Amino acid sequence: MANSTPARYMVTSALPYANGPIHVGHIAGAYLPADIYVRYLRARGRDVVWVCGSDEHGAAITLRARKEGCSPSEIVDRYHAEMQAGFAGLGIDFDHYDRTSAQHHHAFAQEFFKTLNDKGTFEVETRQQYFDEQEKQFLADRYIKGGCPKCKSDGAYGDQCEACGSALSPDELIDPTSTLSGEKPVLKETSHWYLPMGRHEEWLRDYIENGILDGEQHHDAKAWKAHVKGQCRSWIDGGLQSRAMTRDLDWGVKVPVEGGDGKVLYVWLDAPLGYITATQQWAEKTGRDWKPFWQDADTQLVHFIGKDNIVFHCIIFPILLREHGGYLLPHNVPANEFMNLEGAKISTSRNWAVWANDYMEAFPGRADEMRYVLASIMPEQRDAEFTWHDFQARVNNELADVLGNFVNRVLVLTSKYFDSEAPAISTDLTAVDDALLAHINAAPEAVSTAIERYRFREALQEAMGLVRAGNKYLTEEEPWKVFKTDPDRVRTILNLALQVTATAAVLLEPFMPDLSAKLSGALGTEAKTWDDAGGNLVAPGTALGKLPILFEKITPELVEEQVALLGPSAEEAGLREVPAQKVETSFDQFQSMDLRVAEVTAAEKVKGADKLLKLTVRTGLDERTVVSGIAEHFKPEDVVGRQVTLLVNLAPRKIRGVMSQGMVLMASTEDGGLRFVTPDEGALPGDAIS
Ligand code: B3M
Ligand code: ZN
Repeated sequence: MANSTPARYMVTSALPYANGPIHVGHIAGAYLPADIYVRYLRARGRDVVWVCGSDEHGAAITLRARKEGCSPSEIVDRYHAEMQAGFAGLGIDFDHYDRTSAQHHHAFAQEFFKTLNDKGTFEVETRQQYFDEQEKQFLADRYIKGGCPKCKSDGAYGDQCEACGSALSPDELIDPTSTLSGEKPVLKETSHWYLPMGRHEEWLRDYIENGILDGEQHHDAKAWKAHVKGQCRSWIDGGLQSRAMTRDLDWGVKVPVEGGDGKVLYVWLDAPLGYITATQQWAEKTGRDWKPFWQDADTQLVHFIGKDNIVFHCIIFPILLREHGGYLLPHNVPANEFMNLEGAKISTSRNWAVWANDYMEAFPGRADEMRYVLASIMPEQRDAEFTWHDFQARVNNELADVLGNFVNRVLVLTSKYFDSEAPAISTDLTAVDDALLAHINAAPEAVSTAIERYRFREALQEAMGLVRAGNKYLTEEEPWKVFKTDPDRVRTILNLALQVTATAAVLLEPFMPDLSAKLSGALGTEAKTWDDAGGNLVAPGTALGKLPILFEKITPELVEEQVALLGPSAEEAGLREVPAQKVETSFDQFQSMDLRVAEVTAAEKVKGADKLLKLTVRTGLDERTVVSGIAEHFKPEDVVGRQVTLLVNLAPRKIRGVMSQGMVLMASTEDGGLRFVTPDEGALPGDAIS
C-alpha cells in the first residue's frame, strides 16, 4: 500500500506564529513546497485538502506583545492579516487558512485534552519551577535564559539552545535569568500535566526507522528524508523525557479540567490540533466531510514544516494522536532545512529578511519569478542561501533568456509562417525529432516522480530541461533558414516546438501558475491536464493567440535597491533606549523662546567650579557672557570660534558669582557625552532659529 495512489491526501503546512510578517525563508521552508505538491496532485485529479493557519498562542506572541507595548490579541490580529496577504501575494493558495485564537479551535483543543486526561494519558506532577518574583510569573520556555549545559554558550532559552540545537528544560540552564525582568528567578512549586513520552519509544522507533505501525507497513521509510529520520533517531536514542503539556500563562487555550485555573495548554499541544480544526472549517465551507481526511486509512497525511519543528510533528503530535485514538499518523514529514540570506541567518529582529509583502510591492505581478528562484534553491537536504544577485541571474538567464525567449520565438515563427495556426507534424522524422519527441513524452513522468518524492528542485530541473532541449532544437534546426527551401520541414519543427511549450506549461504550473496560464491561454490548451501532456498536446489546426510579455529582466539598480533594504530600518534603529517624550507643549510656548545662532569668542574656566565654563558669545544683538556646564567635556580652547545654538531670552541668573545671560543648547548622547547643536555652514550670529 505504501506506494499506491491513496483515496485522498491531507496536506498541512506549519502554522506560522502570528508575531511577524512572512519572509522568503518561511516560503521556501513549509509553504512553497506544499503549494507545488498540492497543485501537482490537483493536476493529477487527486482528492486533496491543504490547510494552514496562524499560530496565535505561546511565548512567541506574548513576548512580542510585551515588546510592542500592546495586547497579545492586537498582535495576532495584525499579523494574521499581514501573513495572509503575504501568502496570497506569492500565490500560496491554501484551501483553508484558519487561526488558533478562534473559538472553534479552543473548543476542539479542550475536548481533545479532556479525552486524553480521562484516558490517563498524562501524569499530573508538582515540581519546582523558576518563578519571577518581580513579574509574579512562572518562567516557561522562552521566558528564561541562561548558559547552555551542553555547549556552554550564553543565551540559551529554557526550551532550546539555538547555538547547538539541543532541546533543554529550564532547570538545566546555567545561571538562569528571567527574560521579563532580567532578575534571577526563584524556585517555586507548581503542578502540570506531563506527557510521559518514554513509554512510546518502542513503537515510535519502528514507525520512523521502518515505517511499521502495529505490525503493518504504514509507509515507505526509505521515502523519508535522512535528516528527518536522523533527528528523530537522536531524540529517541537520547531517551524521551516527560514533557509538560500545560503552562502557567493567561494567554492560550485554558486547561479545561479541575486544577487547571490560571493555566493554558502548551502551545505545541494546541497548535497541531489547528490542522484538524482548520480541516473542519474547510469541510463546513465546502459541504464535505472532514473525518475521512484524518481518520480513514486510505488517506496520506503529509506535514510540510521547517527542520526546527521535526520533533513536534514526528514524535510529540503522533504520540498525542495515538493516545487519543482514531487518528491517522503522518505518511511523510518532508521537512526542509533553513534558507540563509546574503551570507547570514535570516533574522526578523535585525530585519535581515526579504519580506513577502515588500517583494510584491517592489516586483508587482511577479510572484512566479520568486517562486521559481526559491524552488530552484529550496533547502531540501541542506541549508541554502538566497542572494539578490543569484535571483537576478536566474530570472534573467533562465526565465527571460531561455524560457521566455524560446516560447516567444515559437509563437512568432508560427504566426509568420503559418498565420498562427498550429502546423501538423510529418510522418517522416529525423533522429533529432525522435529524440525530442521522446523527451517530451518522458518529461511528465520524470517531473511527477520527483514531486512524489518531495524533490521539488529536481522536478523543476526536469521541466526546465525540456524547455532547454526545445530551445536547443529550435536554434539548431534553424526554421528561419529552412523555410526558404523546405517549408514542410518547418511544419514539423514548429509542431514539436509547440508540443514542448504546451507540455512545459502543464509541468511548470505547480511552480509558476501565472506563467502557465499565459502559455496555455496562447496555445488554447487551458483545459488540458497532466495526463494529456506529451507530444500530442496541441492539435494541428489550433488557432494560436498572442503571448503577453512573460519575463522582464531585473536591472542591476533593482538588485542594489533590494540589497540596501536589508538590515535595521530607521524605525528599528530608533528603538534604542532614549529619554521618554516630554509632556505636550504649545506652539505659542515654543515661539516665546528666542533661539539664535551665536559664536563663542572667548572661554575660560570658572574658578572653583569643575563643570563650568565662562563663555563670551557674539549673538548678533550684543556680546554677552554665558555660563555653561560643559567643562568636563570641552577645554576652553576647543570651543572658541564655534557656532552654537543659544537661548538668548532666558532670564539672567548668577552662577558662581558670574551673571549668565542665556543658555547654550547641547545634545546629550548615549555615551554620556555632550555635543554642540551647530547650524549648517553659512549661518551668522544673530540668525533666528524657529
Ligand atoms: N508556530 C513554529 C514555527 O512557526 C510553530 C509551528 C506550529 S505547527 C503546528 O516555527
Ligand atoms: Zn548549546
